[in-house]
Amino acid sequence: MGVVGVLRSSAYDFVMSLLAILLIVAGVLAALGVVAAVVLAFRRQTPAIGGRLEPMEPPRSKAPKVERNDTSSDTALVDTASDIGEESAESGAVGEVLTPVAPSFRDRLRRARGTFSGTFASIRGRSAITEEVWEDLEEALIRADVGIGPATELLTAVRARVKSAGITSPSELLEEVKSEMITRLVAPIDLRFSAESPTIWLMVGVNGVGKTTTIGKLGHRLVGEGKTVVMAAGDTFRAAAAEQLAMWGERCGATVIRGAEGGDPSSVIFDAVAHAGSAGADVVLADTAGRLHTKSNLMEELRKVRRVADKGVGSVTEVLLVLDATTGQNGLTQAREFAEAADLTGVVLTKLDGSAKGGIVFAIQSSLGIPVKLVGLGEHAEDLVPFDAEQFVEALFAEED
Ligand SMILES: Nc1nc2c(ncn2[C@@H]2O[C@H](COP(=O)(O)OP(=O)(O)O)[C@@H](O)[C@H]2O)c(=O)[nH]1
Ligand SMILES: [Mg+2]
Repeated sequence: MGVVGVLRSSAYDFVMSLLAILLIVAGVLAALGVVAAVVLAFRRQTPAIGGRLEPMEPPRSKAPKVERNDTSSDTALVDTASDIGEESAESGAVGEVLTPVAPSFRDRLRRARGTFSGTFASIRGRSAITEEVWEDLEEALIRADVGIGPATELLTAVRARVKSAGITSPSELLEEVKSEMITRLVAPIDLRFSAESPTIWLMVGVNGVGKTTTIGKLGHRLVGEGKTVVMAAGDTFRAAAAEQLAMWGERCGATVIRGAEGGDPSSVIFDAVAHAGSAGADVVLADTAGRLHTKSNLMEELRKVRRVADKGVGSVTEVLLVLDATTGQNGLTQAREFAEAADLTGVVLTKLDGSAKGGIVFAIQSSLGIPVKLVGLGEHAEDLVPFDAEQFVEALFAEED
């Protein structure tokens, strides 16, 4: 190898070392990039419990945090939102526009769906519609709070249909069950307004079912539609009840008329109606007590409230019985008592997002003939939605995800 050869080989070495250095630098830069990407991704993920980042949920920070003045059984409900896998508003995503979206039955009815899903799946897997299939169906309906009477009626209708249509496959049978359920649940759910303002809507029901919360949610909805709302703190049993209503009123921009603790509920409602009349308000949402200070009968009191509410300007167009869906068949007993005392125009079924099994909807509609007009699917302002029979049944039949 001559001088040229030596020079060539050192030039070659030089180029090779340069390449090696460049490779090392590129490697380090790439590693840094990966680390940065991981850190960024981690920072985006952390605040969203559950890891989903879709901006579909309404901004929770705006939802009223209602003062919890029921020290009784509802403490357990505080965590319901996180139980059902909801996300908080602080999802950490920047620049997204969060438009309030009504929660869907499919998302919120997870537990209700759970009571049916196993049975439905096992029926789908059978090869024929045997007596056992019918028994399993009946058992599932009863287990889901539908009640023996309504379950039998429903299945009798389905049996007739299966026979006349010559249905032989279990999955077609389930389609029939589904459409029969929808048919039975479809009812007029409109909330009516009176010809002369103000429109008065009364909420009745036992303690803790969600009357005050429902008024808050309704107020939020009505104000959002451009209506002026007056809330009547007719639950004078505890001062805290009026506080709770005042908070909802303040947040949605409704006037709250309250009386003295232990005062006469009828007179508070009367004052609220008079105020609404003179202020030209559109709707009065009246809260009532689920129990009383005096021994006087709650039902008597409600009759009086109704009479007094109708006395002044405007008129009562809705008397809504608020029922807690998690109380199952017990809710029916309450419903019967209230139906006797007040001319109920509809039911608001709350806490359908909780441990409710859902079947109670059928029981109410078929035993009482009173339509479920609204359902509560959570504790927040936007969690009150019109009852949609089709969506409800679809949610019960949806396969687990
Ligand atoms: N998860 C859930 N909780 C609800 C719903 N409606 C009301 N609640 C809760 O039930 C509890 C009792 O509600 P409240 O309105 O005070 O009942 P009231 O005594 O009938 O006025 C409160 O903690 C509410 O936040 C609902 O649809 N879903
Ligand atoms: Mg209340």
